[in-house]
Amino acid sequence: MPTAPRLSRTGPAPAPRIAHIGPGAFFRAFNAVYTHEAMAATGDDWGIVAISLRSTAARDQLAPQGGVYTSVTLREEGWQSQVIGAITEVLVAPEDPEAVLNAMADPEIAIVSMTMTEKGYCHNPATGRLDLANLDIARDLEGSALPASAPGLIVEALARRRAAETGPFTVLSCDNLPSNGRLARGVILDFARARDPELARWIDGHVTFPSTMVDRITPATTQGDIDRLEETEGYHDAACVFHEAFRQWVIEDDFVAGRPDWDKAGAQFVRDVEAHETMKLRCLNGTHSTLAYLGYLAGHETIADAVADADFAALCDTLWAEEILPTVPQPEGEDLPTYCRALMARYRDRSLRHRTWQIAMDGSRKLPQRILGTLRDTLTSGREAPGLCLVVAAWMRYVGGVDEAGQPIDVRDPIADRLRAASDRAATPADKVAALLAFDEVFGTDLPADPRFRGAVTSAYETLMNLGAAGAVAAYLDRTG
Ligand code: CS2
Repeated sequence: MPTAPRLSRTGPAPAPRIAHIGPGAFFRAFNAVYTHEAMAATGDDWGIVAISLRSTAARDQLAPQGGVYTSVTLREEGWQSQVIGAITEVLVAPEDPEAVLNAMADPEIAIVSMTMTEKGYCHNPATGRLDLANLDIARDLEGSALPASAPGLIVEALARRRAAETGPFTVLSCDNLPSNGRLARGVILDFARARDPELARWIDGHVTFPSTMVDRITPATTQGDIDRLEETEGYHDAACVFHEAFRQWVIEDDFVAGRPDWDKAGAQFVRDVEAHETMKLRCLNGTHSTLAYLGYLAGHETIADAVADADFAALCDTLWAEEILPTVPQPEGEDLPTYCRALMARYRDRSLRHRTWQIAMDGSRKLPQRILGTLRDTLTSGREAPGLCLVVAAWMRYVGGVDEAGQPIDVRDPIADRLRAASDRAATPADKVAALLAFDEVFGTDLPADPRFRGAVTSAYETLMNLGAAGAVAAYLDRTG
């Protein structure tokens, strides 16, 4: 039980104008901090009603302290804490979906934003379309109960806004997905069409779905973090977040009912964010997943541990130079080699205990935009990508659920059981690779049909089994002699 007094709000909460789905650590380290600072700079009210689709944790942590919490910026030389007051309320959809719909349908709400991870879009990762077989989607379309999925809730809220003639809101995706605004638009229109084509036409003509690129490394908060904050700051804060100093938010400026002056907090408003998204997803998230699977299998607990291993640092540098950057257009205002050098410095930051296991989560939803898109572009151009094929093989080894010491791996993924079962049914590396390539929701149909890809992944899987992850990385680095 906490011994120090709990953090609490001093002064009035800002009037809510944003509803946000996904009140997790990243949102509290990123969106809410930018919004807090934008309100401080302008005096405008842009309070946030946070909405959880699953867990009560964020509500239980934030409600007793009036929605305020501490954002802690970690630096090698120490930390800097800031109390954030942008969140006015946290709703839990499974407990009270009507309250969630009322919040989104409130005419004062100008933006519904999301940091709900790749899973929240209920899409087929290979096609980007709404997965109508998704259980939540099927239940929401059956219509006997209030919606539970993000697409279902957003469409119902828009239906209510349309019926009340109180106008649309902007849907702002802030997840690590390529063209995330276009993806959000697609799944929401797919859902609306399946429910009411006329409503879909209204949404298509009135709602905007700008894309964004979001970036701030934010490890999961531990009890040790909470205790350390209590010792240092003298108050208890169950909702605190610890993150790096770096942050970057690039946003397409396409808002139908207004927005905060986030640029006053350092965000960049642009006409087209796609180049920034590709750069970040492939250069940062692609090497993050590389270090997650190969690093975990090699026994590295954190990203900093992994890149402290010279071979793993060289692996990132080689992947950037030879397999990733050739597929990444340089965004305006960026220098890609400088960007990658800065990424390595961020990875080396030992004050961030960013676990490889945490990043390894949900790989079936992450690999398509972090690794497979780069691979497709490489193969289409006639080049090879043995390093990225090794990452795919390492993911396959990882989801097999047994590490190199024969110990079980706690694999977290929406289809973890299906992946494990497919791997277990296969005996040889080639059969295991074939069994996992058969998941077209991850690999589509083109990559599995490409003998160059299938052969390279199979060879990499065999190398992993023979040499282990560390040996496979060394062999990759030595491949050109
Ligand atoms: C990480 C990301 O957990 C993961 O998958 O790769 O959360 C990463 O830390 C952020 O995208 C950094 O901006």
